[in-house]
Amino acid sequence: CIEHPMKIFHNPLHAQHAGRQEMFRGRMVPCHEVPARLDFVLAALQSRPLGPLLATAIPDAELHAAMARVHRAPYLDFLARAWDAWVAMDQANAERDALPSVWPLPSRHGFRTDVVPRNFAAQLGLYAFDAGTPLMAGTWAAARAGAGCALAAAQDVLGGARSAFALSRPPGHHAGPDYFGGYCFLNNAAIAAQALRDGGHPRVAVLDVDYHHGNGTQTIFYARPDVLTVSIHGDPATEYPFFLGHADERGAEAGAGCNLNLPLPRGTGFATWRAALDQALNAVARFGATALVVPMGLDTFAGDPISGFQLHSADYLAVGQALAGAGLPTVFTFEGGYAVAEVGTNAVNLLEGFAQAV
Ligand code: OKP
Ligand code: ZN
Repeated sequence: CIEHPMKIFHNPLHAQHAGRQEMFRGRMVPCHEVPARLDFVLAALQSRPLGPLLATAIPDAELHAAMARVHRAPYLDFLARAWDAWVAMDQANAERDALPSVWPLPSRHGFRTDVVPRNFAAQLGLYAFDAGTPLMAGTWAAARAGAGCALAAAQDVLGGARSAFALSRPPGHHAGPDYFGGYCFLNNAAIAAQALRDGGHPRVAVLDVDYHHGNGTQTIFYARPDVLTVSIHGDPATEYPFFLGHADERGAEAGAGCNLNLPLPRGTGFATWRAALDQALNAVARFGATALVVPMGLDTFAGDPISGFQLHSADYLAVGQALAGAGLPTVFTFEGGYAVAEVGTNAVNLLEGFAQAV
C-alpha cells in the first residue's frame, strides 16, 4: 500500500512527436524513442496505481516564462517555427522529419555561431548536436506540453507534496540552453529544478540516473552554486553523448564543486551502480539540497537495446527506496528506457520503491 500518493502529470500530446528514423553510423534506422514507451508506463500504472493521473492546465505565458529560465529565447523561437520553416524550404519536406546534416563545430575552426544563417538546414545544424533527433510537425506541441508536466510536478512539490512524476516524452536531459539532441528538445528536469528554485527552495539537486550523461542539465547549471547536478552514466569515452560527462567536470566559476559525474564502464552491474548511487546521494546530502529532481531513465536495464548496464527489474525497487532515503521533496521526469515492453514495469518499480519507503 502507498502511504503518500504521487500525482502523475502526463502529456496527452506526447504521441504528436513520433520520429520515423534516426541517423546511426551512416544509415537511417528506426527511432528508439517511440510513443509506445509512455503507453507501457501508463499500462503499468493502471495495474499498480501510485496516485492520480492528471493533465496540466498551465497558462501559455507562465509556461513560456518557465522554459525561458533555462533556454535561450532565440532557441525557443527556433523550435516554435522549425516545422513551418522546414516545409517552406521544400513542400516535399512535409513528408519527412527534419534532421540536420551540417554543423558549425562552435568551439573549433573559428566557425561563426553568432550569426544565424538564413538557410533553415543550416539553422538545424546550429541548434542540434546530433543527427539522431528528428523534429516533426507535432514536436513543438509535444515538447511544450511535456515541459508543462515538469512545471506542474514542480508546483505540486512546492505546494507540499512529497513527490510528483512528470510522465512525458520526448525526454529532456540532453537539451541544453540553446540546443537539442539525444531525442531531447526542452530540458524538463532543468525546468523543474529552476521552478523549485524560483518557488523558494534555496538549494536544489538534480540526480540523473539515466544510462546517458545528462549533458544538457549539466551545462545549464554548470556555473550555478544553487543547483547541484549529479549524473551516473556510461563512461563517455565509449558511450553517448561522448563529448561531456567525464569525472573531472566539477562545475565552473560560482558553481565550482557543484557538478559531479560518476561515469561507469559499459557492462556495470547493480552492485557497482548502487555504490555509485550512494556516492551521489552523499553529495546531495553534503550540498544541503532542500529539493531533488530525478531525471529517471530506465535504460540502465540489462535488456536495453542501446545501453550497456546490467540492472534487472527488481533492482529498480531498491533504487527508488534509496532515492527516498534522501528525505527530500522529489520531482521525477521520464527520460530514456528503450526496452519498450519492460519500461513500464521498471519505471513503476522505481516509483513504487520510492513511495513505499517515504
Ligand atoms: C537519450 B536518453 C543508438 C544511438 C544512440 C542517442 C542516444 C540518446 C539517448 N542507435 N543515440 O539519454 O536516453
Ligand atoms: Zn539515456
